[in-house]
Amino acid sequence: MAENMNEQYGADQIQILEGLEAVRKRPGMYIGSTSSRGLHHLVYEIVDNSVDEALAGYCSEIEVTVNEDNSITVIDNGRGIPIGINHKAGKPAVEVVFTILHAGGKFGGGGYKVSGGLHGVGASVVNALSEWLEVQIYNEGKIYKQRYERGKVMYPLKVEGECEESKTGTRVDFMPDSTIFETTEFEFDVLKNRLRETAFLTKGLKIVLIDKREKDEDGNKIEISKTFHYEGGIKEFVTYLNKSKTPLYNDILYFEGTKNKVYVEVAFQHNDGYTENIASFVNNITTPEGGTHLVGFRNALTKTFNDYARTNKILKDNDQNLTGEDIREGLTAIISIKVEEPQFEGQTKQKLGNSEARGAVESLVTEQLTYFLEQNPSVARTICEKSILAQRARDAARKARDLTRRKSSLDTMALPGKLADCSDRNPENCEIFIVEGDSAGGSAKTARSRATQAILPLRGKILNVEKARLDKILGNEEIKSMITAFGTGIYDDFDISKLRYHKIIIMTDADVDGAHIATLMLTFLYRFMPELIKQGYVYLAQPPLFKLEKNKKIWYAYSDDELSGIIEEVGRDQNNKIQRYKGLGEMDADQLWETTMNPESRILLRVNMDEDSESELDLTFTTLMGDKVEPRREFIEENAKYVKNLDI
Ligand code: TSJ
Repeated sequence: MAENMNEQYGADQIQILEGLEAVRKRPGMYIGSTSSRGLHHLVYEIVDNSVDEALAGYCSEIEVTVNEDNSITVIDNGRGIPIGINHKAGKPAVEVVFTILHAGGKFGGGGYKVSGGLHGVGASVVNALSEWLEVQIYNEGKIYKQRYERGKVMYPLKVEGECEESKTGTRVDFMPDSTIFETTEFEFDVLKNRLRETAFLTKGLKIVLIDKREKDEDGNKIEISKTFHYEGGIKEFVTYLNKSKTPLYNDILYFEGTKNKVYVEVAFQHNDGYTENIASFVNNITTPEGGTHLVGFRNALTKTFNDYARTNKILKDNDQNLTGEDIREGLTAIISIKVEEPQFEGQTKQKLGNSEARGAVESLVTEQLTYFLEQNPSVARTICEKSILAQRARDAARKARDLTRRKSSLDTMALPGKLADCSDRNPENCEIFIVEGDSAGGSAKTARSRATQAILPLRGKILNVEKARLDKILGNEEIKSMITAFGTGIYDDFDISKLRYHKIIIMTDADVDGAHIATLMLTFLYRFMPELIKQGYVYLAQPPLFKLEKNKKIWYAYSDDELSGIIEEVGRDQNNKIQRYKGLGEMDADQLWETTMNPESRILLRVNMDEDSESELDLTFTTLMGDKVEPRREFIEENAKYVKNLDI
C-alpha cells in the first residue's frame, strides 16, 4: 500500500516535471519572448499575484527590489500563499503554485480571480525559467520556505524561522535563467513605468521599487527607490497624463460601479490639444487594441454628448450630429474594468472580447455622465463647444482635401488668378516671390525674369494661423492661393515631389510690419508644410534699407553699418543723396530687380530649421505669434537668428 502511494506520488511528479520542461523548451509560448521584454514579464507575473491579493482587499504594500546580482525580490503584506495541503495534488498549495502549470490563483475565494501578465500563466512559469527561486511565507509567527532550481523542488516546504505573530505576507526571490534569456539585465525605467501604471490602476496600493545595483562616485553602494501610491487611482492617472497639457476644465470626470458582474472604472478630462489619448485595461492588463469595453465607452460618450447638446440647443435642429471623433478630440481617458473570465482576442491577444463588458461600460457611463453633465453645465458646454469646433474643422479639412485632390487629378491646375506664373516648367529652375501688397506686386511683375520667376502678391497681413481654427485658415484667400501655387498640398496630402518652385521667396518691406508679415508667413509654412522649411526651400528676400546717390552713381545699403561704410568710402559730402526706403513700393521696377530680385546681385536668406531644435522653434513661434506684443517685437528684432546660409 505504501509502495503504491509512493508510485502514485512519483507518477504525479513526472507529469509535473514534464509540465515545466515544456516551459523551458518553448519559453516564448508562455512569456511572449526571451528578449528583455520577456525578462521583465517575469517580474510582472510575480507582482501581479500580489496585486490580486491587494484587489481582494488583503494587501496594502508591495516592495520590488532589483538586487546587486540582478536577481529580483518581491515582498507583499498579504495573507501569504496558502501552505495547507492541497488534497488533489497531495502537497502544500504553495508548492502547487510553483510547480504546476496554470495553477496560479485558481484556489481560494474572494475578490477577482484575475490572472495577470501576458498570458496569465503565473508563478510556475517564472519558476521554470529561473536558475533558482525561493519563496517565503510569513504566517502565524512562522517563516515557511521552499527553494526550486530550474523549476525543480530542492526540499519540501519547511519552517525556516520565526517572525512576529501578527506579520503575514509572501516573499519571492528569483534569478532569471541566463541560459534562456538573451539578457538578464533589468532596466529600472521599464520596471518603474510598469509599476507606476499598476499603482495608478490599483488605488490605495503602495508599490515601492528599489534598485541596489547603483554605486556613487566613490564606488559606495547606494539604493535608488521610487514609491508609487495613489489614493485617487485612475483619476490621478489622468492628471498625470495631462500634466504637460492645458486642461479645458478643472474636473476629472470619474465614474465607477459594477454591472452584470463587470466592475467598471473610467476617468477622463479634455485638454486643449487635438489628439485622443485613451488607455484601456482589463484586470490591470493593458489592451492596446481596445475591445468591447472601449467600444462601450465610446458609444456612451457619443450618445450622451449628442443628447445633451440637442436637449440644451447647443446643437441646432439643422446641425449634424457630433461624431465620436469630434467629442474625443483632446481627450485623455483611462478605462479600467475587472471581469472574472476575460477573453482576449486578436493576433496578439490584446483585445477584449467579452460581450458583457460593452453593455456594462456603456450603460454605466451613459447613466453617470448624463447626471454629471446636468450637474455641471459649464463643463458640459465647454466640451460640446470644443466638439463643435472639431466638427467644423473636420468639415473644412475634408473640403480642402477634396479640393486639392480634385485639382491634382487634372492636368492643368486652377492656379490663383493673382499669380503671375513663370514659363519654365522645371521646378528646379523656378522661384516664386510672395510679395506683400499689390503695388509692390506690380513692380515685381514688371521687374521679374519671366522664364523662372513667378510673382504672387498678397494683400495686407496674412492670417495668423496660430490664432485661427482650421476652417477659417483654409477659407482664407491668401492661404488658399499659396497652397495652390506651391502645388504640394498640405498635411497628409503633402507631396514634396509636386512642389512647383524650388525657391519660395518671401519678399516684404524692410520694416517692422514687413518682418511681422514675414513671420506670419513662416508660421503658416511651418505649421502646414514644415518639409518646405526643413528641406531648405524657403527664403527671405533682403531689400535694401538705403540708397546713396553721388555723381550719378548709386550705392545700396542693407544695414546702418553698411551705409556708414559706404559714406566713409565716398566721403561725407554735401551733395550725397541718401534715401531711406520705407517700403518695396518706393522702388521702381529696375531698382527692385537690381537690389532684391536679380539672382546675380541680390541677397537671399535661407530659413533654416535644425531637426534637433524643432521643439524650440515650435515654442518660439507659439509664444511669439500670440497676443503679447513685446515678445513679438523681440522676435522680429532677432529674426536673423532663424536665418543662416547666405546665398548671394
Ligand atoms: F505567485 C506567486 F506565487 F509567485 C506570488 C504570490 C508571489 C508573491 C510575491 C505573492 C503572492 C501572493 C499570493 N501574495 N498573496 C497571495 N495570496 C494568496 O495566494 C491567497 C491567500 C489566501 C487565500 C485564501 O483564500 O485564504 C487565497 C489566496 C489566493
